[in-house]
Amino acid sequence: MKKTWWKEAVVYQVYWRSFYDTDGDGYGDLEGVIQKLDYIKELGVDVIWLNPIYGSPDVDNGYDISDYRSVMAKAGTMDTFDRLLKEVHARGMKLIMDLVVNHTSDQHPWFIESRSSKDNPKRDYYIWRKEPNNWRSYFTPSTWEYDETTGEYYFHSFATQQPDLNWENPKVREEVYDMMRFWLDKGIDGFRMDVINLLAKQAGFPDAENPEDISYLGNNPGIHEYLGEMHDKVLKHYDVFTVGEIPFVTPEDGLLYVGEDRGELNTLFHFEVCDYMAYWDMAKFKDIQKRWYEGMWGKGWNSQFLNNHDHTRLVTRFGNDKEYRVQSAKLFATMLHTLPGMPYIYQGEEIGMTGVRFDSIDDYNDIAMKNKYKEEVEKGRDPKEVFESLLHLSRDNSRTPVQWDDSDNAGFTSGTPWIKVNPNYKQINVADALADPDSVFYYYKKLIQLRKKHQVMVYGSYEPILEDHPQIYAYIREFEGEKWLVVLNVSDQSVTCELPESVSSEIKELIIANYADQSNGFNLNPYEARVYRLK
Ligand code: TEU
Repeated sequence: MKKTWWKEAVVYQVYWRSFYDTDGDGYGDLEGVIQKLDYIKELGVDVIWLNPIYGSPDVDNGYDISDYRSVMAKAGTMDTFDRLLKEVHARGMKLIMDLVVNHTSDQHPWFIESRSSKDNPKRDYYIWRKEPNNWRSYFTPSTWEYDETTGEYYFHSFATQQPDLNWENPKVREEVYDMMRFWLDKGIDGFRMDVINLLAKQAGFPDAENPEDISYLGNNPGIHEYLGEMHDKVLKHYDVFTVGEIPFVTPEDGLLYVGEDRGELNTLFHFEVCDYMAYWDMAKFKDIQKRWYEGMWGKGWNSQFLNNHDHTRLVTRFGNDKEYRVQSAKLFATMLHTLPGMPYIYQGEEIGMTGVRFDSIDDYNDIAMKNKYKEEVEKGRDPKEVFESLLHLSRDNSRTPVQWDDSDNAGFTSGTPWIKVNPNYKQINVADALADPDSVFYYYKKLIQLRKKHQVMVYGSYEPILEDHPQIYAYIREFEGEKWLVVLNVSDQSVTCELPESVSSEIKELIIANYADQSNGFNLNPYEARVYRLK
């Protein structure tokens, strides 16, 4: 197994607009990230992933870029960014940026030119057709939007304000590579690549048998040539780390993107859990972990995450955000930091922040949710029922401001927050977490310290045991003579864990646990997590 710095790293995701506001406009900003770097450093993480900061009309919270080489005013200035990068490096951490090159904003000068006339030199920077096909997009019933000016349709995988770039056009690819060099030459340490497997489109855009299964958007012929070219022309010339956001893949497909012999990307996020497991499903989760370990181990590197800016906070979605919030937050932290792959911590996860339940669709910001609500209500469905159906997976669940303390707006802003603060901030906030030695925060910190000290957590083999148990998730990690056992009761019920004698006889010491008392043997409490050293 080839050792690298990024395989041993833990990543902290900063959704800056909800992180910390220093100018009172109700949005977080880069100055706010700078002022909280010591807090992030205290956790012990190695890499910060910064969501898009570029010039944008902000229709999709920065994922609709109109100027790749600028910083949007809400976030700050390029000088602020330069200072942020310097301060991150001064603390021995690295910074990766969000690369969003499947599409731009419809306000990007390229698109304004492209849509102006059929013979504009930039017409082929985007994808135009006389007639639409039957595909639906992530955010709209069709991937095609009619444009009056030239009487044709343009292609968009997301919102109508996010036209897809035409990656078949070498001029587009060279523009992207130049832009990547602009940021890499500033000294950033890599990229998180937004839906990077969507760059290539199905030739001829044939109608889909089932338009609702939008996997036709990804993994099309040509994608590996594009990423191989990106690697050859840009990435391999810098000491950087790349992680692809890659939906619709199996481990075998995933390996084509991140295989160590492929010359494309370093790691990926797959979405078998977050896109297809609305609630905790133990059997499904165990199957996913087993298949991805067997499919990738020794050949490519995976990631471990259970929430991000697109996916509901893990204690609400998969754990218990009521009476077992702290225990389940610590249990999932244990899982994410002891499974094979790179752990990603989404801001606020380290203090057990929860999802939200606002009262009205007007309290929500997410274009995906608002488009879906409109689409369904226009079909004649009961608005209340539609609203209720969208709450659990609304992306805004994880976009509410970080809860710093119990002052107004959770100490996030002196202004009016762009999205309401979760009302539970008086009970769940950073200040209380830092004052409580038994908090979720310090449990994360200890897990990260253990990971630095014990490479079995990084490079260890993975052998699941009790595979059919509906409540207990247990597995063994082994590396260079060190052997650890992880036992997790992923349920709100107590359960007796009957370990095989061959395992229980090897137990040497308890490494970390989320309950203080193990005197009841292996009668595990609700959401109890334990990690033992076997040898
Ligand atoms: O997300 C792609 C996307 O649509 C995800 O929300 C999806 O549900 C899953 O998590 C991946 O299949 C990226 C960004 O993370 C998201 O915030 C943007 O809205 C989107 O691309 C468009 O840029």
